[in-house]
Amino acid sequence: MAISSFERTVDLGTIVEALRRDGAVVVTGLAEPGLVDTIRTELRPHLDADGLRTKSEFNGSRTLRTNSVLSVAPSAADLVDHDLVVAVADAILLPHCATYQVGSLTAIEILPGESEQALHRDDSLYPIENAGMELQIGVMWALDDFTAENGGTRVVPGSHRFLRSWHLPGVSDWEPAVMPKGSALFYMGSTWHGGGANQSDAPRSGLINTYSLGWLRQESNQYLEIPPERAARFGPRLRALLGYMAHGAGDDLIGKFRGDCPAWVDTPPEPAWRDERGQVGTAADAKAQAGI
Ligand SMILES: O=C(O)CCC(=O)C(=O)O
Repeated sequence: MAISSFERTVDLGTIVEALRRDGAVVVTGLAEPGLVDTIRTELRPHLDADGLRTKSEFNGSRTLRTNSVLSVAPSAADLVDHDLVVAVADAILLPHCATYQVGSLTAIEILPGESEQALHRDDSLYPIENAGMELQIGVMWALDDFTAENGGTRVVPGSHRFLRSWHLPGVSDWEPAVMPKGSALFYMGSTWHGGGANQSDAPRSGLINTYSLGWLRQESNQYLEIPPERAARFGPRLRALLGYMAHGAGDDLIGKFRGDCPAWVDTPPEPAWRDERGQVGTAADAKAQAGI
């Protein structure tokens, strides 16, 4: 079964339905080419300088990676805080939490000659066999055209319904996410997937960000990756997504903070966090105000 692909003009319900049904869906044309090029330019020196530091059997030996993406590539804020992405994450995660957060943010450039990454589920981080809900979703942004030859992300459609350790995917049951630059592949945290082998003669660049339920610990510590002074430059929705806001309200607050922090977002009355979408301004507005 090929991964469903829609243009950005499609309605939200169609995207969410395909994601719930197949565990993955592609939406094309979500990021303007100029924005993608700016992000690539911002990432370049960091990928070149440190990209192989994360080299491992799982991450690959010819794959460049960088974390702390919003520190080194502030323009990526417009992807993490993208209205459609947030709306999809709202639909999947908000039935199970008051607010959700960025779990991790990683730029990944697969170089020619890299072999395929092992298929895995991102939510295996959490020691829960049958959660009965999605713990997180992932979004892979194509910073290059993704093809079957250059390592387009391999996805096992329908595998989010597999019974955890009982049902492992067949080694050839995957489909490559083939999508033009500026598209996004949405996938459930429970969907089996992995990077593809790059058999082309050019690198394949992508940016993965995950969003996890607000009562879970983040996969990558965003407070250290994006410290308060830096986070303060972004708009309130993105700061909340980075974790600078408590989860819940009243006596049920998790992660509360009563000190002085330039990035902190006061917990709004429920469900103001969602209602205020569109009124709080975009990451682009915040960056313009901060002059970055
Ligand atoms: O690079 C890709 O296409 C996927 C990478 C991935 O899933 C991971 O590193 O966890």
